[in-house]
Amino acid sequence: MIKLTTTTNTKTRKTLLALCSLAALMATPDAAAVKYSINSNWNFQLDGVDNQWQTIDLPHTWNALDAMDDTPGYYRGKGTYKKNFRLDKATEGKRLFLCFEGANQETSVTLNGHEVGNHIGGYTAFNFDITPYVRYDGDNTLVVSVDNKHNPAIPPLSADFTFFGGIYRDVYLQSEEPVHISIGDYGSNGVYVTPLCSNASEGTVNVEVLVDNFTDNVAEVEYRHKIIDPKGREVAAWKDKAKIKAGQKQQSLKSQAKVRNLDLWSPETPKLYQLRTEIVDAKSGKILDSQTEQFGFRWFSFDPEKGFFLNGKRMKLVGVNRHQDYPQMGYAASDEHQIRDMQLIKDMGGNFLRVSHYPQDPLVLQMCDRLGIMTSVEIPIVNAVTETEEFLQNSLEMQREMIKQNYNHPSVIIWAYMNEVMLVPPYRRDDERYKPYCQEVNRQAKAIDSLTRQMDPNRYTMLPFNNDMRAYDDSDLYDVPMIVGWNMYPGWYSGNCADLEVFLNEYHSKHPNRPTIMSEYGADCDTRLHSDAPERFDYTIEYSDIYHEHYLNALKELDYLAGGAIWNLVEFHSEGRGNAVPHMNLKGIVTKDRKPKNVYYLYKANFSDEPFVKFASSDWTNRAGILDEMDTYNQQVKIYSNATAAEVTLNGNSLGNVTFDEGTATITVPLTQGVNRLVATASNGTTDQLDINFEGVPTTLGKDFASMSILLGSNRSFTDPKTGVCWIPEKPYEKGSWGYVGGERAYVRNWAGNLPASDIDVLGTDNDPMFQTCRKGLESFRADVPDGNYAVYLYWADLTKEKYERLAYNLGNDVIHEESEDKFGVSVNGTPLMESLDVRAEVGRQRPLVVRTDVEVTDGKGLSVDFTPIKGQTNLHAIRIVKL
Ligand code: GCB
Ligand code: CA
Repeated sequence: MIKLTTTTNTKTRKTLLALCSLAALMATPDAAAVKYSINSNWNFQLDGVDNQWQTIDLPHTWNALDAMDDTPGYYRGKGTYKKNFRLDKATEGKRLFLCFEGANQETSVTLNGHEVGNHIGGYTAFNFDITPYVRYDGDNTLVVSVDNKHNPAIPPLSADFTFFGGIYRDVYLQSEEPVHISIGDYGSNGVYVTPLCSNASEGTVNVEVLVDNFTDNVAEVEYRHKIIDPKGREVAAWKDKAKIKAGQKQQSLKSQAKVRNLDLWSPETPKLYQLRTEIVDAKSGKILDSQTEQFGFRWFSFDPEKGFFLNGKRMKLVGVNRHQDYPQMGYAASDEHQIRDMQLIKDMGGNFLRVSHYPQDPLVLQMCDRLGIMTSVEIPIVNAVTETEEFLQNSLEMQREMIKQNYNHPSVIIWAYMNEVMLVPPYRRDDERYKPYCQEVNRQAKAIDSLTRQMDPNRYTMLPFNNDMRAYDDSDLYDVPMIVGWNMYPGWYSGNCADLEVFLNEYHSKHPNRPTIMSEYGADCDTRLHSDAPERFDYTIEYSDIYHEHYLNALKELDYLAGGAIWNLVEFHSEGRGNAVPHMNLKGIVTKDRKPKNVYYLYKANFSDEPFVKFASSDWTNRAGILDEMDTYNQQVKIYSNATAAEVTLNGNSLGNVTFDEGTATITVPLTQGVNRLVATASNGTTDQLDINFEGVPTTLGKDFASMSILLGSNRSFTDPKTGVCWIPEKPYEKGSWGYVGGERAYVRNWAGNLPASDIDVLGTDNDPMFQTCRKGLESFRADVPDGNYAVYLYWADLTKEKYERLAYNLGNDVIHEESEDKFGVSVNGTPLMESLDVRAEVGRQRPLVVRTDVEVTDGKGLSVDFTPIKGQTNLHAIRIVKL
């Protein structure tokens, strides 16, 4: 049962929980509006799937699990939410509103059987006036129906992320006096603050407040504004009178004030002012409504040659993109989750966030205001448009909601609206419908751009493009936005990293008058995968390190680049992906659980002033490798720091001093069997320690040989976090040692080129990388082990799919699909194990096949697993030998 009472005070807008005490919220007496969340205890049912009502709390999504399971696709359809509540008599005569921060993606609401309203779009807030439908003599029954089915009229049409359905943000109940500050203008707060300045000595604040009068009489009101500076001092106060006609909605009351000696907002000093607004009954003096908005004074500009300037100072925008999902929760993350992500950006030294690909929880921008992170916010048009007026109108509606709801944030500097809109046009270039499609894209872009400039002349517009210059010539989009964003992946999806500068320089010489941002760049990597010989698309941490080192350098060097935003802060859900971790995009610089990867520290070392030193891959505590004659394994270990130098010790012995170049240093560490304790002591006074448990695999297998776990056809090491087992790369067999005989590494040929590992989802296992590489055509795997009993585990998977979807992120190329039919015999030390193994016939496509056989080795013969081709080629994916 919900009781809406008026004992509290000012409108409790969602507030920075971490930063603001409850006492402060409760302090203002006698204001007439009340707002609080009603997230707890709803009933939910997935339509047509089950007829069970379950009790849930908001935020909620119905896709938390099926977005990660082995069944392709996830539920896209309707779900129904129900809640019963009672209203306190004291609210009678007030206006009551139901406020949704967001629900994906079509929502319709009924109360006590009456239709209350509908909303289209999954990423913006909306509210409904429920006053006419409420009752006081018993329970109110609220029914909210949400649908996340594909709808060609609603962006996004397709994208490289999972569209989690449901009421995944907070829902509030709000009561207001009949005369109040309007919340009816595209879900905004009804107060728009425009601070203007071009130096720190004086600024102008334009204020517009919208007032609703739900009574049958003219309302005579006084509106009062006050500005409180960051130190808590009142620096301006003014008021005026107005008459609001009976029944008038959103009457605009505009006024202006001057403020001197400005405390400017910037990443270093994110100083916030407050505008306090009161609407007062002119006759009785009663406060009808009140509201506080935060704002900041800053001026900024983009220059095509020199990049970005804030408050007259040249500055590089450095930061990330961010998706809003969390593991096991999907979109339905809590306030605390939003806050943590923003803090991660700040701690890294980031000053920029591209809120991609859609507006996010209100806390995101509130935190950016507080922390000093500049932002670009966009609506979710991704990959393509639908050639209908309805699609355009829905897009414009979203743009209006986005701008009005987020207008006051000093952190917002850019409004964006179409991500890679030419990535998957529905027609090919030679199709006669291609040209009209391009024209339609252009028409829609212009409509959204001019709406944006007209609604907010004080910010920039941006279009993020995929790296296909011709496609944007076709659609003639270069001159539509004020800034062009480039989403750059050379060195990942194609070619090599150096192609980045070639591309950007060519673009810049063709379009020298257009400010430019690198709106995305990144490389997938899995913290379980490492390599001493990293390659493009191997998903190793080390390849991602190389990629980011290159891009970071380019970002610094290219003067005309105003900034760059890493794709992505987090590993995020993308249901259709294979990858080392299926259903996830692994380009996050922190894991899905928000643990920083190496490159996070690379950026921190370059951009944060907070002194630190950190060993790379410090989560990789179980390592293995092949021992040399000295019984050591020399590994290059990276260290990140914003100090100039550090001393490194291994088990108490100095390895020498390193100096940091661009925040990184590398040292060769001779790892030996057992615990290797590394300590770095940096010149800035900070230290770091890393204990590596090293398992050395000898080249000559003596009496103390215990086990080896080898990935075939691969340079990668894979540590299974669940068991601690470390898989290491193959090597060729030599007499007296171990390794493969014959064959070659299998490469995967697909739209991104010739790749070292498959990205096909291996079902029924989390250890996909163990199965995603293989050696083809091998004759044997031999290990000259001492006599004794051994368990031999053999690993295979058929890496083909029944059906290949055209993935949204495959940059317009179709999948190259190589079907092979391999059949071969396997024997161990001369004894046939499988006469004719056909992995696909045995376990099906995309499934692991693991076979264990125990062998007694006698007469110093060692161990030999031999393969004889019958059809196609022999192959083996991994092998593990354990002394029993
Ligand atoms: C892009 C898209 C983004 C994808 C990313 C990727 O260009 O804008 O939505 O997730 O590439 O990882 O492929
Ligand atoms: Ca699924």
